[in-house]
Amino acid sequence: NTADLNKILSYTKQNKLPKNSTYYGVAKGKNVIVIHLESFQQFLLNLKVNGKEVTPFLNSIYHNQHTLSFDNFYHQVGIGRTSDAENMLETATYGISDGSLFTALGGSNTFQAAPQILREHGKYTSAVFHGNVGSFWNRDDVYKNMGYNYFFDQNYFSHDKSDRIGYGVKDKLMFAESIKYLERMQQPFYTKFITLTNHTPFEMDDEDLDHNFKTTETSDKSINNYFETAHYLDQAIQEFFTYLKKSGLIKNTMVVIYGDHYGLTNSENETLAPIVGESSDTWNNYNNVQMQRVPFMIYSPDLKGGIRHEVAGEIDVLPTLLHLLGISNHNYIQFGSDLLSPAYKPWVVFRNGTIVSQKYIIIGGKGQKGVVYDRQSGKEIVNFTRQEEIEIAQLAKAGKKSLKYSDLLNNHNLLRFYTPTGFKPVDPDQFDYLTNFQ
Ligand code: GP9
Ligand code: MN
Repeated sequence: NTADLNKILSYTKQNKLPKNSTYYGVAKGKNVIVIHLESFQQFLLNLKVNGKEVTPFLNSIYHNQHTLSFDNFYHQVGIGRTSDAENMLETATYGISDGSLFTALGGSNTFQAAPQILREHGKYTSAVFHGNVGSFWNRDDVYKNMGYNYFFDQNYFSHDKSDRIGYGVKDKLMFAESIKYLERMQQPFYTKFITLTNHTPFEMDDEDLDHNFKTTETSDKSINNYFETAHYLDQAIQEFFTYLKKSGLIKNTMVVIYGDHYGLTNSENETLAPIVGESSDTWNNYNNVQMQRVPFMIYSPDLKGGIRHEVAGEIDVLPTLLHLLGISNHNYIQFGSDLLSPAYKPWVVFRNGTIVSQKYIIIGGKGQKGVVYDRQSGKEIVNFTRQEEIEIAQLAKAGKKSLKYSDLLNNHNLLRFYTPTGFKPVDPDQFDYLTNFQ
């Protein structure tokens, strides 16, 4: 165990990068609000359907001069979907290869997650707001182990059947009804709002439809519905921002907005192609990989914003946020890096082994007859130069290593043997969320 831990520690040392002096600590002591956009893909931003923007409000945040936006930010989830995204954002370790880490290990593993790190280094209080039942994805156990003070699940919101759709409470109502809890929280707080209306099969009640917005009329109902629920989600975020501005809370808050994973699957993408300006005939796995981009934006009223193009992923969020908050990640075991560091290396590995770098998209690992695309042009590379061979082999090796050490750490619960200086292990028994009873 100690030997494994030491290997992991020396491996993750390379992820700990020098600070960006313009950004390090600019949000020190601010509240943090993380908004999890369910199944929301990057291509929705700026997209017009029948002449109208699908997500006008998110577009305005995306382009705001005080938003740091990323347009090559890839999700890295596996079978654990939402829970994998949550795990990466909270811990900067990957999900597991064969299921959901939350479900399989989250009930008993030791976490060094954002809520506890922020409690120990910045006296933060923490909470999650979500309209589904607390037991889904084992959240009610996992959040205790991560150190969350509060978990406001479905039980805390309207119990009226017509206020729910799909997995639970409609997004607009979830945000509106969260405010009374949020207002009572000790500041600074670290809070996460997990939306759910924009989830397959993307259903909406007629009363929630915006009749000024006409969706597509493709042969695929999921696609047509997706634009409607995404449009609804956009309005829900706008309403929440209206509150944040009116209340003045926005002034001392940093808002993080991200999409957890794809909403439309590869089999739906061919039908989608013309809507995103591509041809169904030439659509291939390069396009499918590019569809795995999701939004990542950080907004705060005095932040120096701009759209950044480096390849980045969910694994990099926590180190980036910690550094913005002026908390060094140097003692922590994390598999991602601060995206704002001048030394950031722009590449990511998906849970299925696909690798994306500035230059390449490597599917299936070249050694095993994989396919490699030039990421800029989308062309498949068939005749490799010596230089390309070397770079691709290096990336393949780095991807494998990163997943391997994260799995070694999580599958053997090795964090229980390692406590960084300045960190106190979580005592989960001090939390009681009163979730799940109706
Ligand atoms: C359910 C929601 C959806 O609570 O988070 O989970 P997903 O199916 O996307 O993993
Ligand atoms: Mn999800």
